[in-house]
Amino acid sequence: MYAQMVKTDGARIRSLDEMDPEERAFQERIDAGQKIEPKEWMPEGYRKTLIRQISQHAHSEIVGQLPEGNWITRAPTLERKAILLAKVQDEAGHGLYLYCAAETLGISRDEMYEQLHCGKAKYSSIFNYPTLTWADIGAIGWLVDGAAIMNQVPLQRCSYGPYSRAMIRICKEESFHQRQGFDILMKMVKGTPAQKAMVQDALNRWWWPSLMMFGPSDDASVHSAQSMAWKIKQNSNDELRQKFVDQTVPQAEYLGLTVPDPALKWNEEKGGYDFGEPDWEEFFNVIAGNGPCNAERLNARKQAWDDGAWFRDGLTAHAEKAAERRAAAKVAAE
Ligand code: FAQ
Repeated sequence: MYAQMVKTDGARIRSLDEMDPEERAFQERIDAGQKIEPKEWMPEGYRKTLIRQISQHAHSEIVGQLPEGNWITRAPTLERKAILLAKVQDEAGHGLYLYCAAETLGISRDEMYEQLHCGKAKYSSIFNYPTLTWADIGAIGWLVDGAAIMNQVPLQRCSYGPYSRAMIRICKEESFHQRQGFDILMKMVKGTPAQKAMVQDALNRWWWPSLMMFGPSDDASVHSAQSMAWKIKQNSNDELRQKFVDQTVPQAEYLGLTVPDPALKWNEEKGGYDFGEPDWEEFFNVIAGNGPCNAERLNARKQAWDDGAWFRDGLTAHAEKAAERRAAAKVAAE
């Protein structure tokens, strides 16, 4: 009876007794931990929520290639270049699995791209910040992939089958990404004082945006209550943010770095860290399209779409000719 326990600031979550029989049967399947598959009946709101979340997740993976792609030609060694190239290619793959998962809900790839390009669909706030130094690439792997994993591990248990299965492979790859980021930083903090300072500067700039990846605080999260009742989300935004801080602070200490939060303090009673409040004004500004790199990122995606028009046209022309040839062969055989 999970549906009866959740509170929400937005639309009230209805109890099982208030649902019509079809919806009640659906909620009971969710409550029993069953997976929902594409052709099965689902409430319209469930379908729309999944399309919103999965497509935005896919866009994040695709746009997320841009800040790192910027450093492929400037990676310090051939080995680092090959590793970074593989990681960026993995992100493209994640985007593609996720677009496929969203397509099973009845939206086309073209519609999803259109929603991204016109600014209707969001992508993760984190990718609107610039990558200024090589240490930023380490910080993205360590912090951004670290936050992504923290959020995505529970999504492996999401109630929607195709999303949950896509997340299993994605999480395996993200964990390699996180380790490669930490490895870059380990090397740099053992280097010259200038290299260590570069790492501290990267942490200073990426720490707060990484905490914002988990979304607004629970009392400002409009979708959480319903998404948790539907077991799309298993944890609230604040729960996952807390887990991320608890996991990451000891890693920062191991690197010999200072987390840029004067309020950060171990709280013995709760068994976790107390930490400061992210600048929510900055967060809402970035997701409204006004972050440091929003225009640059979106323009890069639109440009890629326009540059690919000749290829899409070629594929369509080939498919039309192949269909004509098949039709002609069929007539000839009759
Ligand atoms: N950025 O009510 P809630 C990665 C929006 S993958 C932008 O709490 P919800 C891999 C939210 O959409 C990173 N917008 O929403 C990688 C909603 O607006 P809407 C992406 C945000 O959905 C690593 C509004 O605020 N991961 O990094 C953000 O219940 C390295 C209200 O928020 C996923 O997408 C944000 N940070 O919870 C790639 C995971 N937070 O849609 C390359 C799947 C919130 O009504 C390099 N998604 N908003 O217009 C989720 O788990 C959830 O959608 C949340 C948000 C937790 C992100």
